[in-house]
Amino acid sequence: MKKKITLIGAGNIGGTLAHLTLLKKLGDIVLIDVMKGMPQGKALDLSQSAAVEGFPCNVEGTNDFSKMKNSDVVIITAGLPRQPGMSRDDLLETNGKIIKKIGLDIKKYCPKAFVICITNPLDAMVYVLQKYSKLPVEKCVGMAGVLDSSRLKYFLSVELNVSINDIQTFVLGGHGDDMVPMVNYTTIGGISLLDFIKKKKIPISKINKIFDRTRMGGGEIVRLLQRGSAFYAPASSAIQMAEAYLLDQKKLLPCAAFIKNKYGLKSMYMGMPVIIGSKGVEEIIEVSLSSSEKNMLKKSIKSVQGLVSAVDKILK
Ligand code: TXD
Repeated sequence: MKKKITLIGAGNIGGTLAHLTLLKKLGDIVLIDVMKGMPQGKALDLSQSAAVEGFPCNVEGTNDFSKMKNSDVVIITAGLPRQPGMSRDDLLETNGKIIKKIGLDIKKYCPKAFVICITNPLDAMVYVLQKYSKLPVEKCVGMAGVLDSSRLKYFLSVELNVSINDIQTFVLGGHGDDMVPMVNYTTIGGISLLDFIKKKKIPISKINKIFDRTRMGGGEIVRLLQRGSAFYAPASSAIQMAEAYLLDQKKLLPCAAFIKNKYGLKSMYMGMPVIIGSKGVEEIIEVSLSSSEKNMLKKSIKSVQGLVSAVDKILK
């Protein structure tokens, strides 16, 4: 039985999500946007590549939100992206209202879906989405850590001149400038990055520069593009999460997930390593943190809690 994947937001990331979904033959697509004609145009264009790419799936573009009915997976990019000079947090009010409405629609049309939120400010938006959709917390996640970790892997592979496939690492915490790259859990072909630093293969100052570039990775692309923000790597990252769910891959991925009584957190959405399979978030992996990592994580948690209380006030 073919899966149904709804993409809410057919902009830069939404269009790329649709293309990747079709190329990977993950299922039929409903592409929804508020802009008249745009989702329909992208769906028609994508359909006209089927003869060349040979994918058997269908893609429908629409402005009718009820078409999300009974979706297996929903990926949300609806909202405004950053413009130069804007922080992710500047999008809080506008995107918060958009995500609240979409959450209510998901509750109505596809309460059993696995839902991935991409819209920024991510950690607050995934909180809003779960609050208004009433989705079980294990079926509602945010995409950020896979992207941030992928950016970090790329920078390290260039610096160390090694295959990117040999680099394992992840980023903890919120999708903000205070995210926490995990140096103690970074390995190259199974060899700890700490050994590379000890053997003076790479100075720690270089590593810190790479960590900072990862934290500011989104802003660097916003400045270069001038109009809009990153979309290829964000789309690939979300598709990796959707695939883990659809194919029950039990993949360990850094995602914005609902944390309860772990990492000293009572209950909130935060970027953590989780296992994603056919039940959604199947396990939250708790890793031991150094004191500096604990302090960085505390800072990131504080930023997210600030955004969440601000968006609660706005949407009351
Ligand atoms: O790692 C991450 N999570 C971030 C997320 C990485 C990169 C981009 N990040 C955020 O994703 C970005 O800050 C935005 O908030 C979203 C979407 O970024 P994208 O680059 O795709 O933005 P576009 O191209 O402007 O597309 C947004 C679409 C656009 O076509 C609007 O018409 C549509 O969203 N839109 C809506 N669709 C449905 N419903 C509503 N209400 C709506 N409002 C706008």
